[in-house]
Amino acid sequence: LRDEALGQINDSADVKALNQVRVHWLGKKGPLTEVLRGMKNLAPEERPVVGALANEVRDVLTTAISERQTHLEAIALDAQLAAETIDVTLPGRAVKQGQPHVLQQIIENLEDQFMGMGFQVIEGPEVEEDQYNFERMNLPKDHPARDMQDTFYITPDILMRTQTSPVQARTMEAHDFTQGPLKMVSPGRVYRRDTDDATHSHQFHQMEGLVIDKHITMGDLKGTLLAVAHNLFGEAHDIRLRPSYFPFTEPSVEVDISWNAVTPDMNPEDIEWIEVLGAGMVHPNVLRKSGIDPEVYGGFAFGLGPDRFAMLKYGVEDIRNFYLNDVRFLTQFNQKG
Ligand code: FA5
Repeated sequence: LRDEALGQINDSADVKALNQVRVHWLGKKGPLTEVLRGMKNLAPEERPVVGALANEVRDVLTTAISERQTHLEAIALDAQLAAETIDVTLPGRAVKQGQPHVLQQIIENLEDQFMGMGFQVIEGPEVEEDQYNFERMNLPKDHPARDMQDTFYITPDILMRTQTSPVQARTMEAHDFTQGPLKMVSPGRVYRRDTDDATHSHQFHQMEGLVIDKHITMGDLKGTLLAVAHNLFGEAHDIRLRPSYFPFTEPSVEVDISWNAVTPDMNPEDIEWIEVLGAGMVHPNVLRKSGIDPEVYGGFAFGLGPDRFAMLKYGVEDIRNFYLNDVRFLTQFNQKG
């Protein structure tokens, strides 16, 4: 009986099987219990002998079971550890990373450049007062030039700004000239009742620029814009100033940038120009309306379109691509500006 039980104990492959062996041999209905229960039928002198033997066998089996159990548990633990081992040499899985929108990249690139030239970046409200968007920019209510910017009105006095120029007025009235000249750029969204097409969107971006100091000339304007164009598109690209009209600048210019590289011996007629921004010398009326004396101070202003800059830089033919949120389109522009 003992040897058979020991054999089964050593043969049991796992803890569960071992438990069945234990129940079988030592349980209430097991052979050993049977033997002990049958003692009452034995002659009195045989009882101690059989009893001692049965107890000895039980002790031997209990010890064997517990040893086997320890052994089996160790094997199970080893197997589990082996199964859960992490192979640290396996290559990792790449985490998909987002990125700023291509227009945001252009805007940040421009901001970096202007900050490098000592400009502050100042933001203004998109829901604006007629007062700032038009009146203070020398565009009274009945001025025909208001038609150039078809407007979304919220009330007769509140509108969605049609340009970033109102930030000029907001900045000028707040500036303390004893602290130095005013140099700021202001990027942001603007809104016009334009019909969407390949080069027009009813909501697009502008970046306003404004410098007010003593002795500012048109040469400063051209030099600033040329530096920005060179930086964004490359040294080979030139800019051209054409006379234009804005109510808030005098004289006013529209600025073109050359689409192709310009060389010194090139025939001027072979240069392809593309209009990218409006600019000019700040109109005395605009200065006066913001409490600045035009006899003492003057300056230049410009309003450029980052959407058009991005179209030029990346050869995007339809402005609407920027607003469709198609990830396949947007993930192409994975660099700063
Ligand atoms: C203005 O909005 C003037 N405020 C710019 C200015 C500022 C002139 C300071 C002088 C001094 P304009 O309407 O031309 O000007 O717009 C300026 C630029 O915004 C354009 O050159 C173009 O790049 C961009 N733009 C204008 N309309 C749209 C449109 N519907 N969609 C996309 N870009 C546009």
